[in-house]
Order: sequence, then C-alpha cells, then structure tokens
Amino acid sequence: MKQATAAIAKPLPDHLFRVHGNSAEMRWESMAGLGYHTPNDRFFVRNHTFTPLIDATTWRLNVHGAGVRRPREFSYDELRAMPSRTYDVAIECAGNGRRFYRTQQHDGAPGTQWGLGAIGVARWRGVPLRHLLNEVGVLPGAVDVLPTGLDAPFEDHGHVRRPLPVDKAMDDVLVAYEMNGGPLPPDHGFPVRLVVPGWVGIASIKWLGDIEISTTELFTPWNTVFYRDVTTQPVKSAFELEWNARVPLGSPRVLRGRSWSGHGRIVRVEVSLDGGLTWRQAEHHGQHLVSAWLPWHIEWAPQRTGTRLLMARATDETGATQPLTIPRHPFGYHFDAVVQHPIHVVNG
Ligand SMILES: Nc1nc2c(c(=O)[nH]1)N[C@H]1C(S)=C(S)[C@@H](COP(=O)(O)O)O[C@H]1N2
Ligand SMILES: [Mo]
Repeated sequence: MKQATAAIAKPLPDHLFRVHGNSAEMRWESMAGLGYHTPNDRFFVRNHTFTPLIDATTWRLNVHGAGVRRPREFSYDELRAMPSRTYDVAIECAGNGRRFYRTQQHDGAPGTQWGLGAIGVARWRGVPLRHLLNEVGVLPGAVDVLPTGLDAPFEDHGHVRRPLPVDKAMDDVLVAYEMNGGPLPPDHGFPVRLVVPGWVGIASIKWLGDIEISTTELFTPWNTVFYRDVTTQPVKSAFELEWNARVPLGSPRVLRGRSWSGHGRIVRVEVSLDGGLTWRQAEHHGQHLVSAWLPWHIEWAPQRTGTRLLMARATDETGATQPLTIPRHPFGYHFDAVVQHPIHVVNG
C-alpha cells in the first residue's frame, strides 16, 4: 500500500469543494443543473487519515471469524466475476450540517464544521454482502459483521472499523467496486468499499481489507466513542445555491434543491423565501429513490432588494419533518433542523 502525496488524491478546486483538513465537502452550487447523481469529481471526501493507493492485483478481502463455516479470501477478479447488483444510494456523514449548531443555535460542537455538503448520491455496483456471507457460510449463532479499512490507523485507535448487525449485513449492504459507471476512485475506497443504505456514512467502510463475522457483540471506538448511538440518517434539505448568492431583482427564476432521509422516501417539501413567515409547497417530478434524494424546485421573482433567508423543510414517509431548532448534540451529529440559507437580492 502506498499513500497519495496529499490526504485526498483527486483535485479539490475551490468552485467544487471546501476543504476541511483531510476531508472536503461539496459546494451545493456545484450540483445546480446536474442530473440525479453526484459526479465523482465533486463527491465529498471524509478521511480519518489519508487516501491509500492500493494495488488491486495483490489486494485480498479476508472474510473470517467464529461466525462462519468456511473462511476464505476473495481477489478483486473473483469479486468482479460474482453476480452484481447496482444501487443508487446516498452516503452522508453523520456530522453533515454540524456548523449550524454554532451558526444558527449558538451552541457549537467540536469536529469538522461541515455545511450541508457532506452528502452525495452515486450509482454503486458490486456484490451484495449477503452473497459473500453465503459463500463463507454464516453460522446460526453469528451476531456482528466487522468491516475494517486498509487506510492508516487513526490516532491510537487502530484501523477504521465499525460493526454492523448480521441482519443489516444480510439485507441491503453492497460490497461496491464501481461508482457512477467506473472503478471506485482512490478517495472513495478503491478497490472495494461497503455501501450501507440509509445509515451514517461511517458504516460504509472504504478500502475494505477484512470482514470478521463474530458470535458475540463487537465493540470498536467507532460504535462506542465516535458515532455512538447514530444509525439511520435523519431528514434534511439543501438548495443548489451558493451561500450568500446574489440574485437579481424582479426576474423570475427557478430555485432548486434536494431533500433526503435515511428512513424512506420524501413525501413533501415546503420552502420559505421570507425567513419562515410563509411557506409554499415545492414541486417535484422525476426520479426519487429510497435511500437517495428527491430533487425539487420552486419559481420565484424576488420583489425587494436586500438580504433574505431561504428555508426548505422536508417530510418523509414515516412522518418525520425537519424542525426549526433541535436540541444540542455533544458531537454535533444529525443536524436536521431547517437551515437558514442567506441570499442577497440585488438590482439586476
Ligand atoms: N476505511 C475508512 N472508511 C471510511 C472512512 C475512513 O476514514 N476510513 N470514513 C467514513 C466516513 S466518517 C464517511 S462519512 C464516509 C465518507 O465516504 P466518502 O469519503 O466516499 O464520501 O466513509 C466512511 N468510511
Ligand atoms: Mo462520516
């Protein structure tokens, strides 16, 4: 394994990304006018350490543990020869929106000060984890499945790893080797990563090297300290608009955005263009997949110059709606309150 010279291997131009240490968030205005998926060149990157450069010809995935009958290794070619599935799925960091605890609620939390750009939707192709587990023969007493990354150990906590219950592992988890039609890029887990629909981003372990199946409950720093008690992603919304965008007075325009939820489909999106005094229902049509997002739009002809707060509030099929404020979270996870997006209406 080699290391990329920078923490992130792909280019991080300023119009696509805001860099936070070893990680980088997508600028939402870079999704404007694009299709359903987030192109690889602007998909956010969350690295605990550095993107490793792995040689797929010598790489092996070791699947073992007390919970399996026939432990074995899989090569890249063996995985690619197995029956594959393709899923359109969002990956979102649990800390997405952390910055708004501080800027909107004046009660900040430590950690990466993400805006709303720590999410992306890609078309992932790979082998259902269920198939791999069936190959090795999961024993009736199996409890947890522990995927481990091959990136450098994080501080003194060892390799990045977080257990999944066997039930989720056998349900809809993908061992992915393609992203948006090509091989996984190095930053997103080449040669192989997990994709865990609806769950916090940390579940989707990149640079997979090892999967242990246990007969007891497993504990790692990633389910006892970091990302403790966070599993499914809540409801959120974002405008495909620059922060502090300048919008010309009078001319009708279409405001676009996207909403998503780890619990299921979005059923309603309301937008306020006056800081929450009045709300209008946004329109949506076209693709909306469970475990991904709903693109929506609303027409607007701004009538007064000045600063305005745009707000979007979505509701999912379980009835979960974005509140206006949420209680403090010590680690700043799951900021699902309505985000106040400032714009400036100017003489055109
Ligand atoms: N091996 C490994 N897997 C990892 C991480 C990591 O640092 N190392 N980061 C996790 C976190 S916190 C998130 S949010 C997602 C981000 O995936 P992305 O970088 O492809 O957007 O990967 C997860 N998988
Ligand atoms: Mo994350």
